[in-house]
Amino acid sequence: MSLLDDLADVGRAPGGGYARHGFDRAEAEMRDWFREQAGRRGLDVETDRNGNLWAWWGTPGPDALVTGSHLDSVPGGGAFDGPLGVISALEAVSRMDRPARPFAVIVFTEEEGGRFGVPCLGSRLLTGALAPDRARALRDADGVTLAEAAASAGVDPVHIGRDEEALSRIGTFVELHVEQGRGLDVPVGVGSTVIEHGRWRFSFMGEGNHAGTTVLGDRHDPMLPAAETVLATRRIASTVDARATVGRLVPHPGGTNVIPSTVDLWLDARGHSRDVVAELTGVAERAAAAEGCTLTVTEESYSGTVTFDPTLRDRLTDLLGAPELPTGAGHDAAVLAAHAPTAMLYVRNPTGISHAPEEFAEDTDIEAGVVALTRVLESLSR
Ligand code: HGY
Ligand code: MN
Ligand code: MN
Ligand code: MN
Repeated sequence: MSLLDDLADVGRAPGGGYARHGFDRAEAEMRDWFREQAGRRGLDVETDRNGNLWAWWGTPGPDALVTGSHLDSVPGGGAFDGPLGVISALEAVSRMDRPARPFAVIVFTEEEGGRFGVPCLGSRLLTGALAPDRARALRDADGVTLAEAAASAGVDPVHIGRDEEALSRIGTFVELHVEQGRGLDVPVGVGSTVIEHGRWRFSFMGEGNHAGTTVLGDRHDPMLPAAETVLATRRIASTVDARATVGRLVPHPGGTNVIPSTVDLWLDARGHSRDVVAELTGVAERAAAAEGCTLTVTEESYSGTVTFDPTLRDRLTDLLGAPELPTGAGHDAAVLAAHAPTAMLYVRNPTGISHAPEEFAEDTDIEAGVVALTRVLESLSR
């Protein structure tokens, strides 16, 4: 709990919750905190070519037992999504015997994609799931590229990309994470699946003009097809039992008295996401044409449904006497699942709310999570 308290004031967002994003100042403060805490526990911290932090307990080596999560947040995120997994891993190190195999606590870069738009950036780069050239060119809302941001954080962007050596060291990966949504009646659950999900950018191009001097018949206002697309998102998602969200909609230039020239909206779709996108694209194209606007749809990230290693999952449910839990949230563990046996532990969140300041976990459940993670790591470290 004192580790959580250490972070309570780092990267607070003006509107509530936290804003800690890839290579920004707040995340740098979180990284410094992690290095100090890892050092106190005799771990040696290395930064890999993609900015992921690896705190090794002894010599780095093959078939390592690796645990950890992320320290960045969504805009206005809660205190637990990410940090709880890192803090629980540090606390488990304080409690467990020295592992008989190489062991590391890892912190992944920009898991939320809150700054550069691609989720699980650090683990996708590590595994080669994201091409380095595309990654370097990603821009944040201020137009700063990932290459510039990484360089300013001391990560040379020239070398980002699949890291064969680092990846080959991971023998088993375990991530503890706060529960997102309601599903647990007991303090701890074991991850079973991660729903397929992706992010698409819908860019509507119209004609910027004066709000007062442009008669309606002369307008090509991209805000209209954008608005129709937002409403169609919910309608289409409900017909295919998907979860689809437009959480970000950006008119350009964004003046109250200016008909926007372009409007970008980002779709987050999960479960039958490609069906949602196909149907929604049709609606968006028709709406754009009706207003004399054009549309470009870009797939920014996608990952298929992931099932965590069944043998490892069953071993953990037996060891802990804990239930399995599917999730609609993406995780670095799901990216790594294609490369090594991977498992997740979830700690009960009585509000079920996440990606918002109301995200919560009781002290007693947090302690139960640390006890469970410690037992799992001890069991896997022989
Ligand atoms: O968006 C997600 O599902 C995860 O929290 N990055
Ligand atoms: Mn999250
Ligand atoms: Mn997370
Ligand atoms: Mn004027």
